[in-house]
Amino acid sequence: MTILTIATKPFDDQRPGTSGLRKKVSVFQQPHYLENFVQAIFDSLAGYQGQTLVVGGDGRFYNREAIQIILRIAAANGFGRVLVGQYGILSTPAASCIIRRSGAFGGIILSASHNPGGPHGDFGIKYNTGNGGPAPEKITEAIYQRSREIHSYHIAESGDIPLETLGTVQIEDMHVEIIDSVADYARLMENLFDFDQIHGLFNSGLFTMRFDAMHAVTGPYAHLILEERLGAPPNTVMNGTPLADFGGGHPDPNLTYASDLVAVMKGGFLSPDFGAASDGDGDRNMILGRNCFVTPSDSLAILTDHATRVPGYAKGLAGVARSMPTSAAVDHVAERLGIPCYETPTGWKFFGNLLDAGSVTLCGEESFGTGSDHVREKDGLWAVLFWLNILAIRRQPVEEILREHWARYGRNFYTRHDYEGVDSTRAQELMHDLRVKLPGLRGKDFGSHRVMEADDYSYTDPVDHSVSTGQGLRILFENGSRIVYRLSGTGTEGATLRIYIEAYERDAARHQDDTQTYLGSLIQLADEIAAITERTGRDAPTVIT
Ligand code: G16
Repeated sequence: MTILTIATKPFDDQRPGTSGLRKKVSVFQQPHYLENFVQAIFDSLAGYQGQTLVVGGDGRFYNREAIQIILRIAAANGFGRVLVGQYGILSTPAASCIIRRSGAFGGIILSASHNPGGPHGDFGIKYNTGNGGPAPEKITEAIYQRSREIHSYHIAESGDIPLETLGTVQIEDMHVEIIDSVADYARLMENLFDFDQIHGLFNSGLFTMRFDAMHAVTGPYAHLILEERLGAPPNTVMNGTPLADFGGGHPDPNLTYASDLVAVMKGGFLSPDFGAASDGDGDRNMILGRNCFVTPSDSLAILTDHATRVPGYAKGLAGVARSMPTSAAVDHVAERLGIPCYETPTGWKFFGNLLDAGSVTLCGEESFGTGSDHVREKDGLWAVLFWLNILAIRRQPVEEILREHWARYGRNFYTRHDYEGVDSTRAQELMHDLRVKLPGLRGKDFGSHRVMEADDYSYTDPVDHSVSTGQGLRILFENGSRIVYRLSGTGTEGATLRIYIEAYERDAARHQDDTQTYLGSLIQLADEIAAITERTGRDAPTVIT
């Protein structure tokens, strides 16, 4: 076999976003596009010769073709071994688990997460470092800079590697091991949670559950762990076969897109006791009870509150972390536990240093992500198993657990309004004008809300002291309420404007109020201050969570 050096020209749109490079499939299919980016990744790293790389993806359209290209480029650049999930499948948390377990140099994960798939959908690629977590900004920025000046890439001339058969094959001097996609991850879960107790819950005859894999990567993981290991009945997992186009759906576990599951959970006493869903690449989760939705922010707070009752966290938590737009529900629990609570910008990569330093054990985001120091990615099934462990201990309905939590800590009413597919220039202008307006808002009264602070959030990493600016526009009110505006860093079409709205309520008599009604005046204010209707031409958000 031969190693070829292919001449190429830089593309100018390869700056990774919140979580890697995400584009339409057709963009990735352009000649040299993926090759350039993969070579740019390798060119930005040092010391990987002879080392191990982990490669896998969420099974979406173009996954297998991309893996073949990556394998040939890895061989040509001198990697010694690549571990690839069977059929090219690895959930994002499983990839993180395998990078850590195998002592790999790093990994390449192919996914556009919750974005739709198929030939007209999205594709994505990101690099994870040896700790199993998404590359920090200094590396993603180096990759981007390299992508702008790249003029050639190296690729081994070889045929396709069969991804179906477990075992080892060779490209040049590099070993390619096709590994079981689920086994290591399942073992890790078994060490963290009380599988016997959860098995007992399923066996009790008093508990039913549905898990919606949304035709995405968690299907095989959930079939094995929930149904085979934990004894849940065979119909527990719905939409459990990964499809390249996710069955034409939008694999985003929220109240809008996980509509199959939401319908099942709204069937009154006929509904299962517990419902959960995960996304395209298995790192997000949504938690539902019968007729009850647990916001990701509340879920993080409840997991934190119960952590020491679960085997993997019985020794206690070092601390917790949440992204800035995530509600402060977990802050109240951290205060009671007497542990630190860190606030970071949006993006799982910002938790990496805190986890590596042992400063935090659990972390989470409002964007349906929760996780811990067991891997360096958020982990959908992990959150579901954590909830199952809690339910097996408490033997109470989800709704009751939620109400008792609010009664004890107060409720952080919380909603996120997304305006998807907004014209990018208009969205940038809206944010720019709002940023300019912020200093003038301080001290101003809007009905019962007086602005205490208004700023553009920036973050100094407490471990490496790196500074990340421009992480969201915040309006903080004296009564503890707040409005946050951000542009998403994960979309591929136009811009997505996200508005996060939160207010704290101690009075239990108000805890059953409808969220949108309770937050009504702040929602209106959010629109007025940024002139959203006027500037976007939209009279309602696309998605409300
Ligand atoms: C990614 C990141 C998360 C982030 C989310 C939303 O999740 O890993 O940390 O919260 O995107 O980001 P944005 O608001 O910029 O769209 P995933 O599940 O897409 O990898």
